[in-house]
Amino acid sequence: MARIIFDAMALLHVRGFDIHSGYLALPEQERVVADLRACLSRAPLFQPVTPRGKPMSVRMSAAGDYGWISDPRGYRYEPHHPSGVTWPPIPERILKIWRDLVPEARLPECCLINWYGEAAKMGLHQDSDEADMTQPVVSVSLGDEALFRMGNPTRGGKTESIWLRSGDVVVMAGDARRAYHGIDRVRPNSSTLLPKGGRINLTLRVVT
Ligand code: MD6
Ligand code: FE
Repeated sequence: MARIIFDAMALLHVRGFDIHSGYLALPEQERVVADLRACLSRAPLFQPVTPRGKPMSVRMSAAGDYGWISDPRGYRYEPHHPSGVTWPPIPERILKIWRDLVPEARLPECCLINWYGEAAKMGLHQDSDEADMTQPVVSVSLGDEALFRMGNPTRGGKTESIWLRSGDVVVMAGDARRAYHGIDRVRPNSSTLLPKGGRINLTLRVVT
């Protein structure tokens, strides 16, 4: 029996995280991906290395005034891609998501672009390299589904997980801004948005 699933928009609150499920409809997701292709032609995805010298499983790039870099010298925001070019501007369509969801916040200075292949994951971490931690982080999921784990402002304790799907947007503000979170795994081939598969996560941040 054929089944058509209509994805309704829903707002979920989990441990202080605001999860806007189904926020971007498919045609808008496709337009965002086209915008990202233009960004990545100027600032291609690269594989960062942790400060301890281990290659990360995600590939990264960025748009905006700053991109986030990890290499043997440490973690930091940088105004240039490793190739030396400046990062492309954050596409207007992506800025709109920020303006609509967190209108009171300063404008984002970085749109981190992370590409997760089928074996990629991101361990539990805090996003804490930004100077003004009163500003939110907005995260956009595109492509394959990913298991997102949410914890506490300090390491350890109970966590809760949710599958993020293409078009979902998570706002990390207030207590959730400092909460540990991570991606345990992606579900390969769970979306047809990206022709070569995988998952793109965008995180919009105020850096300075
Ligand atoms: C996610 N991403 O992929 C959540 N944090 O849904 C993150 O928490 C994240 O992708 C810092 C840097 C890159 C990220
Ligand atoms: Fe994060």
